[in-house]
Amino acid sequence: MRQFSDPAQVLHAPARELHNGGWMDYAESPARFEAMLDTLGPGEPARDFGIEPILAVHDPAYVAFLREAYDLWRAAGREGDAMGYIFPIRGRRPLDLERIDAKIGAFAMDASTPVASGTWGAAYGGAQSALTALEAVLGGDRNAFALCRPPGHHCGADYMAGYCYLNNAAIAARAAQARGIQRVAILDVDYHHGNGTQDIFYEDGEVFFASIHADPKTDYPFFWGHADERGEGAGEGTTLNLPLPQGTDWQGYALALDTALQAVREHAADLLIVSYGADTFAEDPISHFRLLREDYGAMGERIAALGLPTLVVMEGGYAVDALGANVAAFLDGLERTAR
Ligand code: OKP
Ligand code: ZN
Repeated sequence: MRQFSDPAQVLHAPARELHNGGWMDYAESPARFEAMLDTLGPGEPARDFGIEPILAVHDPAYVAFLREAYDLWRAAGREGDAMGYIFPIRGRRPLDLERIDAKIGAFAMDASTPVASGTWGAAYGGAQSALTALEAVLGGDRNAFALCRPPGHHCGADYMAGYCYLNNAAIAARAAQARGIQRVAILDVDYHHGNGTQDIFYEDGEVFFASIHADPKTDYPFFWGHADERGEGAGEGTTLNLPLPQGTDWQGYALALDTALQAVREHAADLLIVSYGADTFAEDPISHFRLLREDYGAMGERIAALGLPTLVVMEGGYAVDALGANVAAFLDGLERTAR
């Protein structure tokens, strides 16, 4: 399977994150990127499709903010990574405020998404990786892997959240539509609910979004991913949330996966995008499922049995030492079953 990434993706390196009231080392580290490349090999460089496919998903004001946030932070005399401390959950509107703290609040959903010097370049490179891998699939490959980092599924059209800045899966889905593939299914198997992707396609009847994740009653992002969220308007019924309890192992996971896959079949999509996170792994330091290495092979096999052209976009996975092997197991499962 062809694999794509951009060297700039390693340059996003926030130092720390706010965790349960204190500081801890940033879990979404550049070492994740290096670990995957070490195990999987270097792959191929992403091509540059420019800003337009990003603006097909993200608000221009949000993109402008991402590009300038770190420089504004430094210009304000600040040290370290740019981080907000006030978030307008009531009455957010485009006031075009000057001060960096106001700008961050306007475009951030949480305090786990700092902007560092390499953030924009890494997010941009990751999005281009997704677009390049999509190109391989549109060109006739049965599947392709976009080694995105930072991940993307928590950020929406105009906000960053949960280590995510640009929604790579959504950008690829819209780019596929621009190329004439209208019916797309996105299957999100990261441990965390993909609230940003859900938000972007919530009222869209052509893009089906299915997510298997830790119950938001106990896990980030808390406010989305509950089973009663099913889409709205034209998108009613094209969102499927399958929350599972902490401690879920492959036996329980596989049942939910089969439910999600049946729903994907019923959507009759022409392209499948998998938001793949390896943070369902038993030894993941921030997550609480119990999947094992071999389960990822089985997961890949079941997904490939759909027989759909498949773009895999990397999301989370924080057990760095096992990350490359867990990703490889999944991609191998996909590859040996794809037809
Ligand atoms: C990103 B992905 C605790 C704050 C919340 C955010 C988790 C984001 C996961 N330090 N952590 O879905 O793997
Ligand atoms: Zn996750």
